[in-house]
Amino acid sequence: MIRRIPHCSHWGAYTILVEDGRILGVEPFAGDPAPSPVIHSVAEWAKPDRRVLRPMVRRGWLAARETGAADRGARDGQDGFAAIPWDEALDLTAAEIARVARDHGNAAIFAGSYGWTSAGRVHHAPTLLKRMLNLAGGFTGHADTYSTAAGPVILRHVLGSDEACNGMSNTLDTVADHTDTLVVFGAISPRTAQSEAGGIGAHHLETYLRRIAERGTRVIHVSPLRDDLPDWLGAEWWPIRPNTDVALMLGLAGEIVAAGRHDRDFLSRCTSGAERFLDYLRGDTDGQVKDAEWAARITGLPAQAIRALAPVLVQTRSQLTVSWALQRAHHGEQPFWAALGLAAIIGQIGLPGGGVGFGYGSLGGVGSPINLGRSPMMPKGTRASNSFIPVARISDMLLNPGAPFTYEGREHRYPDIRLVYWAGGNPFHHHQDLNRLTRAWARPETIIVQDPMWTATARRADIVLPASTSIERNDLAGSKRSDVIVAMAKAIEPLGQSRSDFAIFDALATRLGHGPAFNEGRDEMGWIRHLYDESRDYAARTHGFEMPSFDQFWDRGHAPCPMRAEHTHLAAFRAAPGDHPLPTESGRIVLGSRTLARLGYEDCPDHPAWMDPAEWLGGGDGDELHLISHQPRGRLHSQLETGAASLADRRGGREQLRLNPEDAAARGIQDGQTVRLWNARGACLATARISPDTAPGVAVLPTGAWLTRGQDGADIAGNPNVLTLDIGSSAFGQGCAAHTCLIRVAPHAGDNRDAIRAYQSQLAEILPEGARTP
Ligand SMILES: Nc1nc2c(c(=O)[nH]1)N[C@H]1C(S)=C(S)[C@@H](COP(=O)(O)OP(=O)(O)OC[C@H]3O[C@@H](n4cnc5c(=O)[nH]c(N)nc54)[C@H](O)[C@@H]3O)O[C@H]1N2
Ligand SMILES: Nc1nc2c(c(=O)[nH]1)N[C@H]1C(S)=C(S)[C@@H](COP(=O)(O)OP(=O)(O)OC[C@H]3O[C@@H](n4cnc5c(=O)[nH]c(N)nc54)[C@H](O)[C@@H]3O)O[C@H]1N2
Ligand SMILES: [Mo]
Repeated sequence: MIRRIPHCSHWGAYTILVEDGRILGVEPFAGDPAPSPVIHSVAEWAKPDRRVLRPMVRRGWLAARETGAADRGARDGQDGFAAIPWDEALDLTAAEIARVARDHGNAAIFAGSYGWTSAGRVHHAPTLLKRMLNLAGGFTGHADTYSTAAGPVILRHVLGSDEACNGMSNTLDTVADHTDTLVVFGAISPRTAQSEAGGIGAHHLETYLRRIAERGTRVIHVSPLRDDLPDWLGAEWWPIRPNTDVALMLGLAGEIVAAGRHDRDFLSRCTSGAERFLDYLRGDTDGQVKDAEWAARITGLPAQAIRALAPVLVQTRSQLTVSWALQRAHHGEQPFWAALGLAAIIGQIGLPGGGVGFGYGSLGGVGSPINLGRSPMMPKGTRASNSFIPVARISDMLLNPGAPFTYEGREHRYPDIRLVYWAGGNPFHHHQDLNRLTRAWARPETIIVQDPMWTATARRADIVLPASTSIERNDLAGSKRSDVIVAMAKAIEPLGQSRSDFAIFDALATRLGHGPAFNEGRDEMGWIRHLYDESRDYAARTHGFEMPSFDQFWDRGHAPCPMRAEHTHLAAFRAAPGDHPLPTESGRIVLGSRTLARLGYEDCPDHPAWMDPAEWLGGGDGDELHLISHQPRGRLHSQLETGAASLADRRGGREQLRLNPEDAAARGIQDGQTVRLWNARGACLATARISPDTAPGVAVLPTGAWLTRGQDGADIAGNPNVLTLDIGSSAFGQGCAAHTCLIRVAPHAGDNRDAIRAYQSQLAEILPEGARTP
């Protein structure tokens, strides 16, 4: 008999068809107009090939621990792993946590543990890890995300909130109804909109984009990659040099100001420090007028087109959108602040279909109607220590214990980390400059990784705890940007000896003496019911919205949430700024900041400003290409990398590097050829894909290939993070700066077949010695 199991992942809801414990296939959620092909990859989880099947401990670490040596050996996967029984693994893990907390204090335990894990809210591994450690005295955590850090930090300061970057700017229905001129900086792409943190029921982005196309809205698309917008939108492509959007925004603003068309009324009622910003645009502060010619020199775009667009932004209802990608860069605060500055000068903030919004399409729910409900989330418990780092400063922290760092205007110090516990994330996928991370990773005494997969991170751990995947347990999915809560029912038995994240942390909490406080007397189904009922009660109490009973929900597989469409961001503030002050230094939108003036950071001045990034095409030697490492179409980050949707975008067994025809010709590179990418930080291989949709000087390699070292240490799978730059966006935001990166590219020496064969034999060796112990 075929069983139909409702389930959900970050890339959408679906039904798993199971017979005799085998997955026969996956059907998309009936209510989804644009299901993600990645749903068909989930059957990969049921294959044991890359799964951690039992608890493992690294032999070199165990030996060093027994002799009490401080040096626990290189974590290079050379010394092999030994399988150990669960009880021993849990005893060892709990003992290490207790030892480090006792000898070095809880701040010596790093449990920032950033990562997307699976969509389930009960088994959410990073949350459960924090919940357990809060009971055990605390840990060093992290602030912000790899997705957005520079952006929210600057928005909190200049808008008083980062909600505009999390799906609370104008909803796209209002853009479809009101916007005449849409200027897209970066992407609004169904590629990234497949995903939503915590799952999504229906993917609506394309529906809104179709409405925008039907209305005949003029769309200007500013991006190094033409297919960052669907071609049927008929957009004008402005192939900008990466990381120079701020110059375009300032040039447009400068043109508007020079023509005297700026909205003086809006600037005086709704902003503070505008004079400071206008002086800069006029060149009064630095002798450089910010006009179309100036912007053209920096961006590589024609001055004429820039000059012509400026008045249109004022004369028509215009909406600016900025992708999250733009703030994942050096000076990543500036594109968000400069776009806000330009929108304030245009003066349409707070009008339907006007102003500026952030992150449309970066995730599936951004721009969709807003979920007014409470999305289910396991409680982390009370924070027992305030030690933290900005999320992407992990290598800095491990390499520089005790060193000072700044964040959001304050000075802090890096803790001295002795133990790292990572559950539900893959830093050897997500972090920049992986060779630097490798050096930093050798520092802690103990590293524990809890993951279903032998990821590059698991292979570099001391204790590996095998978590089951979401299809092997019960859970529920939900997000503040999804219109449904979805049941995630168990489809198959856990592989090998893997256990659910809840079971693992419950067992550890019990060993540490906090079992009852951790589980509060609930088991898996008890928690699922509890979290659902909390959301249901909240919807009824706060919005008079009836959600089905838990049993109806579990039976049907999904439940609707209260939603609000047609949201215009800052409408009330625009109408009466005095009655709706923003929680900023002035109560208004900050265009000239007293706080930043006082802080005096060179890389984040007191008004939106153009500064040369550390690496960009205007600063290279002409032979380098700017590397954009964007999100992969056929998978989520490094997850399900061997699934069909992921493999469809590979060639020759590795990731494809997209290059413009001229750049390929200049290097003697042919389509389909293996190429070597390198800079001073590292090297990797990829397969060349020549495409006129890539701007000149730009190379595009998606993230997420499993880091696999070849003989010379270069990655042979195509992982861009061996090349990317590991610096903070600025002293203020300290965000990830992955998109600021120059590389060189050349045909790979040696014939292609050798390279492919080498790659395949490496893959066979991807699992550490001992991993297959029965
Ligand atoms: N160069 C470059 N780098 C980037 C980016 C970029 O644009 N360019 N983008 C960055 C961004 S925005 C992000 S969000 C990060 C993403 O970085 P991550 O979130 O770390 O990437 P994932 O591959 O999703 O890692 C999730 C891990 O959780 C594991 N996992 C899945 N389900 C479960 C479970 O149920 N339990 C447990 N314990 N583990 C589970 C998976 O096997 C996987 O190892 O990457 C960042 N890195
Ligand atoms: N299929 C799939 N979807 C995903 C993810 C995934 O792994 N797979 N990851 C999810 C996550 S965690 C996140 S945070 C979001 C990220 O969402 P985004 O940040 O929006 O996505 P990216 O793909 O990193 O970048 C989008 C585009 O920005 C453009 N871009 C980069 N730098 C610049 C620049 O300097 N100027 C301009 N004008 N354009 C630039 C690039 O051409 C790139 O294709 O995606 C989410 N969606
Ligand atoms: Mo992200």
